[in-house]
Amino acid sequence: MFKSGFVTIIGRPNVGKSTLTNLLIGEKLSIVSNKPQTTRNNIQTILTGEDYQMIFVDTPGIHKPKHKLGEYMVDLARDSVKDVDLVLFLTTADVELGRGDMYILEQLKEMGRPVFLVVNKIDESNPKRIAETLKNYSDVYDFKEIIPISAMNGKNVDTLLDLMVKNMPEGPMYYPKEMIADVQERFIVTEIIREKALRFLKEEVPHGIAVEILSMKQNEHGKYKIDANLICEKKSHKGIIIGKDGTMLGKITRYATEDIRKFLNSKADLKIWVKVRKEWRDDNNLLRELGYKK
Ligand SMILES: Nc1nc2c(ncn2[C@@H]2O[C@H](COP(=O)(O)OP(=O)(O)OP(=O)(O)O)[C@@H](O)[C@H]2O)c(=O)[nH]1
Ligand SMILES: [Mg+2]
Repeated sequence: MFKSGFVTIIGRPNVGKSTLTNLLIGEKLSIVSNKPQTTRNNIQTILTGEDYQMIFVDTPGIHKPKHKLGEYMVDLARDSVKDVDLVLFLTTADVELGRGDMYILEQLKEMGRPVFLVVNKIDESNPKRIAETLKNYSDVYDFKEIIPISAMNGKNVDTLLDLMVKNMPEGPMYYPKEMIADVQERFIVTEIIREKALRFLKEEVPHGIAVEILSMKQNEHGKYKIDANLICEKKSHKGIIIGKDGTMLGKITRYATEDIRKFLNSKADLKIWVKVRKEWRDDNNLLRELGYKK
C-alpha cells in the first residue's frame, strides 16, 4: 500500500522548523538563522520513499504581528494546518509553556487533525527539563505522539520519520519521485541572499530587509548573471548594509554567491544594489511585488 500526505510544521519563531525541514529532505532549501521570523513564506518540500511520499510545509513562526508583513506570515502559518494529514507542532525544551504556544494549541484544537509534539534542541537541554516540558505540554493537549529531537545533530529524527509515515493515509504519488520542492529557483536565490543579510546584520536592520531579483540569466557557457535589489526601510540602514568602504555588502555578496553556486551547481555572478523603501512592510503594493501577499 502506497501512503502519502501533507505534513505541516508549525511553532513559535526560532524553534528550528526550517532546520528540521532541511534535515528531513537532506537538502538546504529553507533558510535558517538565529534570529526569529526568518521564514516568511510557506515552503513545500517533498520526501519520497519506497512506499510513501510526504509533502512538508515549513511555515513562518507564529508571533504577534507588528506590521502587514507579519500579519501575512502568521495567516500563512495558520492556514497551513487546514486540509493537512498531520501537524508537527515544534517547540523547545523550555519548562515555560508560553502564551505563544498556548495560542497555537488553541487553534489546533479547533481543526481536529492529528498533532505530534516535537520538542527540538534537546542537545542544549538536560533530561530533567526535557521531561518537565513533555509533561507540561501533554497536560494541555492530547498529542498523537510526543518526540524529543535535535534537528541540529539528527537525534531521534529517524523515529520521528517512522511515526510520520505510520500516520499517513493511503494515497497517490502527488509529485514525480525525483522532485524535492515545489518552489522556483529564483525564490531560493532571493532567500539565500536574505539569509546572508540576516546572518551578518544586527538589531532591527535584518528584519526590515527584502530581496528582489531584477534579472537572472544564464550565458552561453552556463554561467548565471544575477542582479538583485536588497531593500531596506531607512537611509541609515542603507549605510549599515553597505558598510565602511562597502565591506558589509561585499561580505553578503560573497557568501551569497558561494551558496548560489552550490545550489545552482553552476558558476554565478551576483550584483546587489541597496534600495530604501520606507515602511515597505506596511505597504500593500510593495508587499505584493515582493511576493508577500496573496
Ligand atoms: N542547539 C540547537 N540549535 C538548533 C536546533 N535546531 C535549530 N537550531 C538553531 O535554531 C535557530 C533557528 O532555527 P530555524 O530553523 O531558522 O528556526 P525556525 O523555527 O524556522 O524559525 P523562523 O523561521 O524564524 O520561525 C538557528 O540558529 C538554528 O541553527 C537544534 O536541534 N539544536
Ligand atoms: Mg524558518
